Parts: sequence; C-alpha cells; structure tokens
Amino acid sequence: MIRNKYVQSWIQEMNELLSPEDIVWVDGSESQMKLFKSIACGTLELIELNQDLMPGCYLHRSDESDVCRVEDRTFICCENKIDAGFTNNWWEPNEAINKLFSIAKDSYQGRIMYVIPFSMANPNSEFCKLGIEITDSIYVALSMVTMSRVSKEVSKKFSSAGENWTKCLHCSCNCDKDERYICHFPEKNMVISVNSSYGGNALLGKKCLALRLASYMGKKEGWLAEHMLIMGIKAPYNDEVKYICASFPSGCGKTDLAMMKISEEYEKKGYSVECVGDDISWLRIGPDGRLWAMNAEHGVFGACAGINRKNNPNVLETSRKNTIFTNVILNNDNKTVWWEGLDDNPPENATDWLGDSWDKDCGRIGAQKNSRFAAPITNCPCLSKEYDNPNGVPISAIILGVKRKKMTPLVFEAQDWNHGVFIGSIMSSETTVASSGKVGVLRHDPFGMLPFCGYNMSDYLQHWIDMGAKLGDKAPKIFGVNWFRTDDKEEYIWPGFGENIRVIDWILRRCNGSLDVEMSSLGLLPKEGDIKIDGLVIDEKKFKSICNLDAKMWNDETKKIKEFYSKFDKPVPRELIEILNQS
Ligand code: OXD
Ligand code: MN
Repeated sequence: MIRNKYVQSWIQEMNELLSPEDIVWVDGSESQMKLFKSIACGTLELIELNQDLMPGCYLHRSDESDVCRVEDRTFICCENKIDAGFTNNWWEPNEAINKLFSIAKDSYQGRIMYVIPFSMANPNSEFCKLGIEITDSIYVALSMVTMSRVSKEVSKKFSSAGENWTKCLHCSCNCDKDERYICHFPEKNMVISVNSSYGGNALLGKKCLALRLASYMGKKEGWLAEHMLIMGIKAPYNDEVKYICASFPSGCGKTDLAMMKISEEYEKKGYSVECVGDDISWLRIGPDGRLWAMNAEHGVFGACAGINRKNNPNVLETSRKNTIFTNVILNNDNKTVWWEGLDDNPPENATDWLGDSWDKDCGRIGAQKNSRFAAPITNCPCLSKEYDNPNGVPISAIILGVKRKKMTPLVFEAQDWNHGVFIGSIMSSETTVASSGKVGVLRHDPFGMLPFCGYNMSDYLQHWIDMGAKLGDKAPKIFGVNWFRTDDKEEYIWPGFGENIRVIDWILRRCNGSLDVEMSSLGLLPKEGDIKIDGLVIDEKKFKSICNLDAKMWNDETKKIKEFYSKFDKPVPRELIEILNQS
C-alpha cells in the first residue's frame, strides 16, 4: 500500500468502477513473481517451458485477434483536436471516458485487480516518470515487471510524488476487437486501454506512457521522448566508447542493431558494441550542454521472427532465461520454443501459436508473424555497464533509419541539425507486422514516431528545431540510413546485421571529422571506398547504386514530401519548408 492520498483515492474509484474480487499490490519481488507464475500456469495463461534448458521461461498464447498494435483504435483524447493533429485519431476526453468507463464497469468481477506502481527510467534520476498500472491480467502484470521498474523502492517514491504520476488503466474485458480502445489523455496524465492484452496496447508504461504521453511531457518540459535505441561503440581510433541513438519505425530491426554481434575480424581490429536500450530513448540536455540519453524501459519486448544464432546470437541469448514468449511454437518433446527462421530443425511434435498441432509440412506457419518475447534487459550479453547510469549517456550521433526498397541510400549525413530534422520529417518506410493493417505499404513516418507522437506533428518538429537551437554547437550530428534496398530479384543488397558496423564506422569517422564527403540533394554521401566492403560477398555495382541518390527518384520524392507537408493541420516549421524548397 502506498501512502499518497491521490493514489489511494484513484484506487478506490477504480475499485468501485471495476468491482474486482480482490486487490493485489505488485512489488516485483522474486517471491511474488514466483507465485504469479504458478497461478498463471494453473489457469493456463502461461505454459512452463523446460526449466533446465530455459530457466524461468514461459509461453503465453494470446487471443487470435489480439496480436499487434492497433493504430486505428488508438486515440489522443485532448481538449482541442488540433493539439492531437492530423497524424492521430482524436476523441473528446469526456466522451471517451464515458464510453471507456461503460466498457470497464464491473469488468473485473470475479477477477483480481493487480496494482502495479512502476517507474520508467532510473527512479533515482531526473529522467524518472512514475506511473501506476491497474490490470486484471496476470500476464500483463508479469510483463510490466519485466519491462518497467517495479520494486519496493519505486513504490516508496510515490509518498512524495503528490499527483505527479500517470494513471494507467487496463481492462482485458473479453478481447472484443470492435470494442478495443487505446486512449491517451495527455492533459489528465492518464491512459485507458480496453479489450487488448498485446504488449504495445497493454503494457502501458511502454508506448502509451514512455512515448505518447512522454513526448507531450517532453515538449512542455524541454526534453525528447523518442522511438530510438541507444548503443555504445568502441572503435580503435577513439579513446572512449561513443554512444549513438537510432530511430527506426516498428519492426525494422532496432533490437538487432542495438545488440548486434560484429564479426571476429572487426573485433580483432578493436571494435566492440554495447547495448543501452533497444526501443525507447529519453533525451535531455545535460549540465555540460550535450544531449544525454536514457533507456526508458528495463526490458526487451522483441519480435521473434527472424531471430537466430547466425544473424544475431545476442538477441537470441537475451531470450534464453526469465522470458515470456507470446505466440510461438511449442516443442512438445522437450518443452522449448521454436519459430520460423530460428534454425533448420523444426520440432516434429509441436503445437502452434493457436494451440493446434503443427508440423513443418502442414502448410501453415506455426508462430504468429508478430510473435514476441519479453525479457529483462539484464539478460543481454552485450549490455553496457552504463545502461542504468542516472545521468544517461552522452550522444555523439543520431541515426534516422528507414525501411525502403528503393530511393533512400545506405547512409548519408545531414548538413546540420535543422537539415537532420528535415530528414526526420520526411522519413518514409514500408509498414510491418508490428501494427494491424497491410504490410509493405510505403508511408511517411517522421522520426519513426507516426504512431507514437502524442501531440501535433508540426509542434513536434518545431520542438526538435528548438532543441537544436539550445544545443548549438554541442548538437550531435544526424545521419540517415536504409539497410533495406533490394535488387531486381527483390533480394537485399546490403547484408545488414553485424555488417552494419561498417556503416557505423563511417558515421563515427565523420563525427571525428576524418573523412570527406560527396554532396547530394538529400545530404552528404560517403566517398567511394570510405565504407569498407572488403571480405563481403557483395556485387560492387549494386553496392555503388545503394550508396548514391538517383536524381529522378529524388525529384519524384520531393513531390510526395510536398504533398505530405500539405496534409499538416498546423504550419510546418519554416526552417523545414526552406530546406525543402532548396532540395
Ligand atoms: C514495439 C513496436 O513493439 O514498435 O516496439 O511496435
Ligand atoms: Mn517500438
């Protein structure tokens, strides 16, 4: 129980609304988590996996309709529609609350109300934001403990927090997809999510607080909440580890990049990579005037598809203990998990994500395409020792990544901060399975934040420009990347994964001012030979093509950007219009 009258009165209000059988306060302790897991196994919400091979690991299967984020059912409920802006669905707050409360009313009957006091970011840092999630799902409660910071120490922080914490209400209800709503109330510092238990919709500290509400808080308080990984790189020519942030839209490999395993050849040359965060960065200007970043989360909610020992052993290793898998294949013989692409040994006696018997020749895929694992970040074999530093880590470069078959070059550099903001504003990527809707559709997704910016996109871009003005000559350099260019056979040209160190190497050398560049309409391009491809099996002609900007394609692109900018419901910052007109 927390000594805070605002907390107590909200819990009482929710108790009356939801009518649970009992209330359980979650403190994240080992003994409590053990108890929750055994209860969840009893109700079949979890299936215990092989505890010798995968200690502390469990499998969960979701409702068939509840497998990803639902952007069309996600709302920003602020007083004025214009403050949500054209990139968000808007709902008048009182109307939304009436509807949501009518759905939530008595929905916990016969169920437990789990009350989870949590912190996003290190609770002993300036970055910390407190929240309380109420949920009736033991799976959500367990996952929140993994993904955020939940402890007795965090609970104590609420005694002096007054009203300064986020109310997060989650109701599983009966998972009715037509009554599914993920609603954010920035002015009330509140989130309500009903009828979904999928991570991005139900672990309310993650996308809902740490991005949608936090981006709004960041705008008001002078910092940034971004859909960005944080990684450290030691290079032989730098005395110290350099940290970079990288944004990519959902499902484009942030976890892979943050935990990438570089080749032995690069290790021998003196390179190493460490992970600070894989999805959400909070960035503040430090006392030294530089930009400092902290991972808002404490866990990894990674996509299983495509993870294997060859492409990324570090990600696989992260999921080998104390992990909850959702919607993967169960190997009934040894109680381990499997998904398409993991290895060449699909299990013979298996059950698919829907609970049906499965074998490789049955004509169906066995793991849901957006199957996931939730693991403590401390499992990561290349975790940075700075990952929880209350000051964050100083950022030397920001990468803005897209997923595009054509047009966007492998890597390029912005001319200055505002030009970098322009590059962020025009990012356009192919949609992935992380969200409902068609996959592979090219859409504008500024800074990878289209589904996550909790306020008007023009104001967001202006905030980026303002941050640059405050940073002045301490601002990190900004780069664009695209690992995903394809050839005529639709095959990726760039090998990606651990070989991305070659591109990061170019970026770090540019930060040192040690390489020259070619000018292009989109930004500064590497000079031939500056990105090392020795030892790679890559067609030189194709490689050259992905390093360059096709003038005709760029010309067509500028028309699409103009069209995109014309959809803004508040003026696009003048600095960006000027850059577009010169491009
Ligand atoms: C995620 C997402 O799960 O971006 O991180 O959808
Ligand atoms: Mn994400």
